[in-house]
Amino acid sequence: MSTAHASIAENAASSTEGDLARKCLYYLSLMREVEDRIERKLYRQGKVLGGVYTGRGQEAISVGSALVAGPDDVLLPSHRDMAVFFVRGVPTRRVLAQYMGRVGGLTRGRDGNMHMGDMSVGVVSIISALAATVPVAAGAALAMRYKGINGVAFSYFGDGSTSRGDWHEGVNFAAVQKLPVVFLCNNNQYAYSTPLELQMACANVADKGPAYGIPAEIVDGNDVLAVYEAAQRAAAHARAGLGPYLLECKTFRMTGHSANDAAHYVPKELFGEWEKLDPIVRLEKRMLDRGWASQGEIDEARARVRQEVDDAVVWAEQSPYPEGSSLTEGVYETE
Ligand SMILES: Cc1ncc(C[n+]2csc(CCOP(=O)(O)OP(=O)(O)O)c2C)c(N)n1
Ligand SMILES: [Mg+2]
Repeated sequence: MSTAHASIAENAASSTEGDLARKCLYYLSLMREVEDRIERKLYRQGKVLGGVYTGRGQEAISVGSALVAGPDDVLLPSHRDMAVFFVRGVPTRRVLAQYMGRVGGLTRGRDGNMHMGDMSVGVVSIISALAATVPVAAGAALAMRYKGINGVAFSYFGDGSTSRGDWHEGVNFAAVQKLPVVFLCNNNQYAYSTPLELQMACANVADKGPAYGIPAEIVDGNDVLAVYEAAQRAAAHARAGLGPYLLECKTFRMTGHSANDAAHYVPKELFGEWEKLDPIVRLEKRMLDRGWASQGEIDEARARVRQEVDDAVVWAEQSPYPEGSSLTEGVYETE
């Protein structure tokens, strides 16, 4: 087993509640710190080459679900699911190099934001066209079935994606074929500037599950342990051969759509209400209440994450831009 696979297996193995909470806090804080650094510093310094879309306030969804995935599982993150990369063992420095268009990034400098994947750890690259990854997730699950692998595909998307045709085709195909797919929706109430009620007529994304004959659940998307438990139920269902499972994680986008969107169309008071439900603050409070960690340990963990990101930024900035002559490498088949 490779080192990356060993660490994925360790992440997915059952642990005590305190251990699990500490692991969750690490990945939640790492995603928050890396995205803050990208959005609030590197982007403003002109060091990030592409647009910036963050998952501030939504980190519990990618952390809680990816921690459930085993080494043979395949994950198809969307644009607010950065923690998927970290949980699968992609080094922080490589993610930062990716955003800065450097050779050290996962696309070796061919992209300047999150359109990246790493098949060596089962992470399929993000497709920019919304919901296009949903049929791909069904295909990945079908491929695993053909190969006799008892794996699950984790398919991530936003509320807006569920209004796209590809979403319906992919979910329907997976349901008919009883494929092992966990469909994970981050319902952050907006698709760019369009609020939920202007782009779908049902109250919940989960209401769409029964139309395809698959179970669906609504989860508190700002509670990482609730997401973890729901993802365990969903993955167990899929792994047992019972077909796909839809999880709707209710949350809120605590930023504009991207770093250049001030979100003037979002009523200000909503930010205040959801701030109180911040997944990091909630987990820290639970850890203190249950005696899983002291304030000193939490502070130390936060300082370690900051140091890790400081070091990763230095490494990424030292990584060169790609040579122009390498432009078509990895684009066309060479043999
Ligand atoms: C087919 C398609 N239409 C439009 C876009 C531009 N776009 C990128 S993200 C986004 C909003 C997506 O909303 P949602 O699915 O709710 O995800 P969120 O950004 O809220 O996480 C839009 C309109 C796109 N990438 N693909
Ligand atoms: Mg949305």
